[in-house]
Amino acid sequence: MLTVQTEKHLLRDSKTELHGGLLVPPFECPARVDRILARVKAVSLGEVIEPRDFGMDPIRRIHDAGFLDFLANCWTEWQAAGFKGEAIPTAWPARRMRETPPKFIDGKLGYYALAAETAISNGTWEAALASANVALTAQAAIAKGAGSAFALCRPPGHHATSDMYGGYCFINNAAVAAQAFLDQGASRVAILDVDFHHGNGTQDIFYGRDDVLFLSLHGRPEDAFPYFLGYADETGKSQGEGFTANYPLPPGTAYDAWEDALKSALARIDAYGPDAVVISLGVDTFKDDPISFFKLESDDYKRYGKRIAGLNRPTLFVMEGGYAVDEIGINAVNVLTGFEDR
Ligand code: OKP
Ligand code: ZN
Repeated sequence: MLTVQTEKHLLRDSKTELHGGLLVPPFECPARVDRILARVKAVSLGEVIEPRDFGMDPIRRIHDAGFLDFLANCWTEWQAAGFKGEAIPTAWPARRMRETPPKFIDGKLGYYALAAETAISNGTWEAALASANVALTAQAAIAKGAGSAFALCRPPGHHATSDMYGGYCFINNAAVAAQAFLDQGASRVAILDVDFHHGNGTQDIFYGRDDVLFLSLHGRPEDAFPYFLGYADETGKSQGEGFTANYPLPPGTAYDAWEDALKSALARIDAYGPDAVVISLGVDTFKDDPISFFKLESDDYKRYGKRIAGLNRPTLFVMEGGYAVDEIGINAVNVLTGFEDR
């Protein structure tokens, strides 16, 4: 399987994450990609190529212009304001307040953020753009006939909505790639999100549409980030009714119960008959993940990779989360070798 990757992910090098009342080194760190890439090479998964630059058009198909403008200029404006640390929001348009974008960067941060853990710093925007190009380059390979491809994206994307960043995500790489398939002539795309966290951004982007089926297996919102979306009764709206499916699962969920949900999701995808499948691939379902509560073991990733292959559809894997850095390479690549049945 082809892998797309770029060193530009190193430009996403924030030093702080707001966690437990402290500013700690971010869980979403550069070493994650190094480990995955090393494993891709160790198992000879296939060719590793650099992304091409697709420009802003495919990103504008998903994201709001004001939001993209904000991301592009955030760090400059934050520095110009004289703040000493990284850019972190402190105030939001909460219940019954006005949703008018402020002019001052401190206010804009709250307007465009869905959470406060994700600090913006020098290079964040450039890395986010490169990550979207990684997804688009892998998508293009599949459009040209490859049966599968691995977009080794960093930063991740599935929490980003059309106009909000957060949960370590800025541009929704999976959504941009799915839209690219449609814009190139596909009629239906399925996005299966197997990251531990609910893919709230992807769900929100496609909630009213029937040309993208979105399914997510995740820690239930009562107990897990992003907390405010991902319940089983969210099934889509208007034309999109019936084209969203959520499988929220409780703390301690191990492979057998997780696989039951996966089987239901795969059956839904099969019935939908998509021209392409996008997998939002997070391996923070691992038993030793530092911020999650599922109990998958390394061999389980192979097993479910093989199940995904059973769909027998062109499949684009887009890297999302996974924070047990020592095992992230084995776990992520196990999905891909399992898919290839080796
Ligand atoms: C991103 B992806 C620890 C809690 C972190 C944000 C989690 C973002 C996960 N400070 N909350 O879905 O893996
Ligand atoms: Zn996650």
